[in-house]
Amino acid sequence: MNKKLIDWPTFIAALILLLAVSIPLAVFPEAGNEIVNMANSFMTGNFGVMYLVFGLAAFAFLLFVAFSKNGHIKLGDKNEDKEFGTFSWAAMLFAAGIGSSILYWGMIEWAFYYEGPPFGIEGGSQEAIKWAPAYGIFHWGPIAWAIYTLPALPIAYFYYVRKKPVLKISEAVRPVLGKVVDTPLGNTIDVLFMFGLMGGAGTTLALGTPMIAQGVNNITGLPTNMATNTVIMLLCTTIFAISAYSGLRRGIKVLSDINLWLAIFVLAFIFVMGPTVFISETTFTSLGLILNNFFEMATWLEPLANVEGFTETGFPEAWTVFYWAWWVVYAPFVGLFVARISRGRTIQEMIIGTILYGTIGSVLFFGIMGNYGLHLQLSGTFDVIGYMNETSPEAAIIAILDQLPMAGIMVTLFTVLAIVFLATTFDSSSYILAAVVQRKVQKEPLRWNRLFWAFTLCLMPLVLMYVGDLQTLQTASIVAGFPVLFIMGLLAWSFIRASNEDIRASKGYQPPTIHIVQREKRKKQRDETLQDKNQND
Ligand code: NM2
Repeated sequence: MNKKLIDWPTFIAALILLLAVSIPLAVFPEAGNEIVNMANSFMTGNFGVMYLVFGLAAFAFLLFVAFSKNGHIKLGDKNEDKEFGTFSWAAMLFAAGIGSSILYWGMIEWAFYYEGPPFGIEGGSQEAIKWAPAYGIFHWGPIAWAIYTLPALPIAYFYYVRKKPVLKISEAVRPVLGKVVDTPLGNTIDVLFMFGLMGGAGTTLALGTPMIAQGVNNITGLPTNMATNTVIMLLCTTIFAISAYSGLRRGIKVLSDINLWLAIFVLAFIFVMGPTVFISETTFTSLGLILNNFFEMATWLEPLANVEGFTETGFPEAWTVFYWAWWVVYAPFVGLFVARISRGRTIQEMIIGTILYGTIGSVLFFGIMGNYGLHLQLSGTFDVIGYMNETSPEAAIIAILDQLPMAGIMVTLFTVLAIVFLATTFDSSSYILAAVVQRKVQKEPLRWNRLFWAFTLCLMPLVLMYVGDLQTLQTASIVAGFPVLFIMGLLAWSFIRASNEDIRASKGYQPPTIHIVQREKRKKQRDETLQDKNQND
């Protein structure tokens, strides 16, 4: 084991930060829960607007870049072909960026909006029913995918154009921060990114595990409690640890292939065996609703909440702000993967591809799974909402699936899909966490290092599940996402700066840094000639 390879300050600082948050929560769960909820209201109440501004700004920025001269830059050499065909590119993109949460929210998000709609609409009303299937698609739509794509810009640019592979986020902001990256500020950036990813992954695991437990309960009758959750979580971790151990290519490739085909099968089955026409019509109508109200949805913050006679719903904080934060914490990590699979594409193709195919994927999951449940509710076949309020969202998800033909098989497939989905996301997260704490990555991060982070990832969700409710799980992403917002700004700036410099240089204009280098060179030559002259004299 080469100890020098590890960047210990980053490694230890990230670990300490994680323990400093998790241990007190586990030791004082009640006080912990209160503090977490206070942190949630504080952040969303005061800074909610920043998350929403950021989301819209990221979307506008990416569209601007895609259609600017920087968009034509090719990632790779001029004649290089695309490394992956569009279908496998889109599938890998989806597998890296999306985890088991799409199964959870795709199935049940509509029910939350049905009961607690936006814009002050009355719960359960016709208006609420109209918005219920649309809002989930919006939260997993173009703005969300734009957030994911932003970090891929500088990273892919350094990989394929400047030919400097970047595995650390701190390295990706070097064009802006320069030598400052080599000071502790560089380590801080990496630690905050790691903490963000651990928070986001915490939310994912803490949501996904009880859902898998519920599926297992349906199949085997095993009880759903904290012990089952813990066993399931450790089992999933072991699966992704094995896959992490077997190396990126084999592990992730096999898992994401299974993932893709299983997902396509489950979606196709629900679409064909379920209410096909209702699903198609409602999904299509939702798209229109979103397009028509895009900016309103992207900016709605309920500012009149404190005015008398106005009932505050808390919808923007609980949903849009939370979601943007959740996408933000995953973004630098997904950016690394998007960058790695995009060789041979132009920046424009990468941007439009991620936003378009990502959104199409989300539309398929939410449209098919969500509207199947909505149809059960509206047709009176099964009172999903009543059942959810009596039990839990995860129990309602499995109960919805239980209404399908061949329910036993479908619940089993869904549960397996959730496990594999979880495994693919976590296997890549542990890969990246390990890579960030290494000074150099030769081919792959060290194995013990990857395993260490695979298991460390479990800590936060275990504590979160133990301590609290949905709001607690959301807080992990919201709080950990705040510093990452600023890092995202640096990443965008870094891309623009580096690519503009190169474009100008290619046109004969020399960027200031080149002037400085040349000035130094001339000075050195002058000094040398002077020295020679002195010696000759
Ligand atoms: N996002 C896409 O659990 C997951 O699906 C991972 C979650 C950020 C909402 C990503």
